[in-house]
Amino acid sequence: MRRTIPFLFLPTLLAVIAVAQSNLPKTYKGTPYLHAPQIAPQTIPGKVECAFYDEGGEGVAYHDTDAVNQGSGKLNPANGTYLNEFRLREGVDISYTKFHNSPERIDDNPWTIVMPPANQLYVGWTEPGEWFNITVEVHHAGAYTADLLYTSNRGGTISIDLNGRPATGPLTIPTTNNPADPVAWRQWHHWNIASNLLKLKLPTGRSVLTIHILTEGQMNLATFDFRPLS
Ligand SMILES: [Ca+2]
Ligand SMILES: [Ca+2]
Repeated sequence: MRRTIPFLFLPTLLAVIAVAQSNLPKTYKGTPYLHAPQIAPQTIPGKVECAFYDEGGEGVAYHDTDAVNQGSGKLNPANGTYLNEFRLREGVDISYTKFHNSPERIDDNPWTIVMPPANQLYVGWTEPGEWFNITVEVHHAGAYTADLLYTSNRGGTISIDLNGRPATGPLTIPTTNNPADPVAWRQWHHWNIASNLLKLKLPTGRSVLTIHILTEGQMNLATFDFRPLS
């Protein structure tokens, strides 16, 4: 009997540890996006998906220019599929990479610089002033950098806050516009990776990153791949 007692307290103990490791501002009401396949907070080091931004809605987890999702349910008609209806009722505008579409190839086009995965969800229709939060779990405190998978019709800048405080300053997102592409709308689909885009000092445990769109907008943001700075 005695040996079973500690296990009764294990959930409480784990909860206490989790609270102790939280670096989030006490006033923050957003929560991690926890739906399949994303069933735990996103981890660093690792690939952080922009489309799995926090839950909590407009003004808490994100700010978007309009309440309509311009991708899910609009560009991508509601048809019962996971990708077309992803976070359909939220203001952040979401789409995903499409391969082998005819007659014109969309994201696997010849002007893409770094080929993204197929069906990669991303935050699009970005405009200056917009932002979204992503709660992350950092395994080891330290300095990190990240590679951003993105497209950028006009170039632009973003910045990142850590736990409510500015942490990076403006980060330049190089344009992926290529006048050689004869299809005008495809300027939004030239994928690339911005390597070593940032430097962030992160504490161990749970933190919230705020991605701000500063200038130009028109960027599609898919993933930040975080790794320790050597
Ligand atoms: Ca919107
Ligand atoms: Ca938007």
